Amino acid sequence: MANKNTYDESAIQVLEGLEAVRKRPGMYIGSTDVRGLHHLVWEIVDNSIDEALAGYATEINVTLEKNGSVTVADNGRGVPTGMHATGRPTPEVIFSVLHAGGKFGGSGYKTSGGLHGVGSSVVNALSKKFQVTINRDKQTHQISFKNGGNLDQPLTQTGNTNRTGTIVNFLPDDGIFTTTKFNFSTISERLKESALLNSGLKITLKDETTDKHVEYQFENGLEEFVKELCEDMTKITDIITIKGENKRIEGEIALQYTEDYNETVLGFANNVKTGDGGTHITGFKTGLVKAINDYAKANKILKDKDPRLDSNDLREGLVAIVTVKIPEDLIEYEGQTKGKLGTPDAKSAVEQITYNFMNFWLTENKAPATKIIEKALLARRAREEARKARQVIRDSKGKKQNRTMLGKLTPAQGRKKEINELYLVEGDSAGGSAKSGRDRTFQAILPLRGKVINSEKAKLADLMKNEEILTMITAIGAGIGSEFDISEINYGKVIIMTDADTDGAHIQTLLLTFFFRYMKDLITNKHIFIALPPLYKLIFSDRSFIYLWDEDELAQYSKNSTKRFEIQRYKGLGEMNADQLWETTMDPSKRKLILVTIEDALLAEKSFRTLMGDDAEKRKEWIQENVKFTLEDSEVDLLVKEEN
Ligand code: 1YM
Repeated sequence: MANKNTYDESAIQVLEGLEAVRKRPGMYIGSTDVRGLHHLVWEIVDNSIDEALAGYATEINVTLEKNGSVTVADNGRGVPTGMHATGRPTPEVIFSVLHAGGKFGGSGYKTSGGLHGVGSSVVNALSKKFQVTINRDKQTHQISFKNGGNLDQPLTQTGNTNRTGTIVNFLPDDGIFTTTKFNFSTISERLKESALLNSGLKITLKDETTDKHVEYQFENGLEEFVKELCEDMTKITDIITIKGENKRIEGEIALQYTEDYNETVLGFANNVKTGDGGTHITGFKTGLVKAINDYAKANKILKDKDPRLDSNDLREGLVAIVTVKIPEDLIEYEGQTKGKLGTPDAKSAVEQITYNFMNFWLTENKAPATKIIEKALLARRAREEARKARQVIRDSKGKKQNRTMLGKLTPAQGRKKEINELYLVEGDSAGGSAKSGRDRTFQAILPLRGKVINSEKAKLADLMKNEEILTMITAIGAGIGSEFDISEINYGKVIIMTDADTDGAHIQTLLLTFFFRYMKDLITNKHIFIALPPLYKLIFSDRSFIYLWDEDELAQYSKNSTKRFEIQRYKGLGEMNADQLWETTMDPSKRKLILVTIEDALLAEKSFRTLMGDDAEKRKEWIQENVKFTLEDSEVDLLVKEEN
């Protein structure tokens, strides 16, 4: 029975294959936390999207079922149901052999680029139940697996149908994942992105436990994508769309110039976000900058002797989505993740497509073209100013003159930059207490008087005239804006210490805005903290006392304590003397710090801009929702890493 033997052997191989996934799930889906859990969904959905890209599926429906499983259904051709060369039905191989993806059925153009192409079998390996329904050739077929890919029901014809398509239902293994609860909005956002990137494709999501459902379908997805990114900005141009093919690479780009100061350029290669850019993005920028410069020279907006406009300046206010479709054999990524496209031809292809179209567009749209150039000239001036300011600061380093630049700063005495801390303290009186209470070996104090200038509204030149801002820039010592260099910072932690009231919150917001706008790396590299002063002091009859940080702690304490005490509520930092301030808010072994991180820089970008207007309430709301504040303790891993 040679045949039976081969079958058994390959069956054993299968189990070994999927067992590897169960042993080290992180290798296949990144992690076993909530992120990894959602990777399961992306993996299956990506197969449906491939089928849409191949031109067969037009609709994908995702359902979060009541039993905690997920169903993904598409109306494509349906997975082939015939026998595979191994002697087993193709679906059995597809769904339970590792790396089965591209090897079968000759799909040489796998475009959505699922995670390392291992696909559905990985999901099966990490599921308690995995069921596939295939509608194809007028028949419905089913196959199911359980407990990490063990065949439960072999492929069976279960009925007749006029439809075509594939339906996968899987229940994640709760023995593998730290959580098996799916997040509706996480999935919804990702599906929306897929719909935006694949015009015409209809994608729905339904949550059977809550009845929530959404449906996405965009006629001009990229245009819509840019429109949403630019929602609150003043526009300089209409949305420009560019499409073309070159060297077997298809490029599709949508862009718009706005009055904003920032650049938002998002890249995708075969539907996968390339967070770290790559050759397609470089090509786009090069083509765009070249076209605009050529136009500016040809039309004498730039004189012959003027230097060409700098790429950085030309990208202020630019919002763009750059997508490429690249055949499998040309795809290259740089680094370990798929964050950066490496395909060399993508640069020249996108550059040429962009250059050619923009050349044409600029001559046809002279008024907005001039505006783009004028804006870049302004940006150039601002950048030169920033550089000058930085030079002044540089030149003054270690010199006497520095004293005036450093204004009211009380420096730390120690020279270990990584452990030094800069406290930005609201008000002169709290500043005084902080100064006498601090540990002078590593803590520096900068008192801030009154309101900090709103950097969202003020021009860079005005900011540079503001004494407090200038002192802060000088003290931090790493420049500002495009000249900011994180490797030169003088402090490991910059700690904002304000009263726990609305004024304090406002000052925090203004400072965060400033850091976000001009020293973003300070936030992304986790150097910005907010100090949490206690709200209550409980004094006992024997004069001993303790501090409590919020109402919850107070309620908790009151409930459990038998001793009598008097409650003192702190209104502001100014009420604490130097010792108290040290003990509660500055002593690293006792204080509570909040680490400020930005979850999604892109979202943050957009929202900062919108909300830094006059609407304080809206602003506060936004900060609460989108800036992630983490108690230092809960970020211990990261902090330990950083401090070593
Ligand atoms: C809900 C998940 O997997 N859809 C899907 C998968 C395939 C096909 C169609 C398909 C591909 C091809 C030919 C081909 C897959 N087929 C294979 C393989 N949805 C989902 N829809 N016919 C159908 O690529 O040539 C792997 S995936 F290998 F069998 F062709």
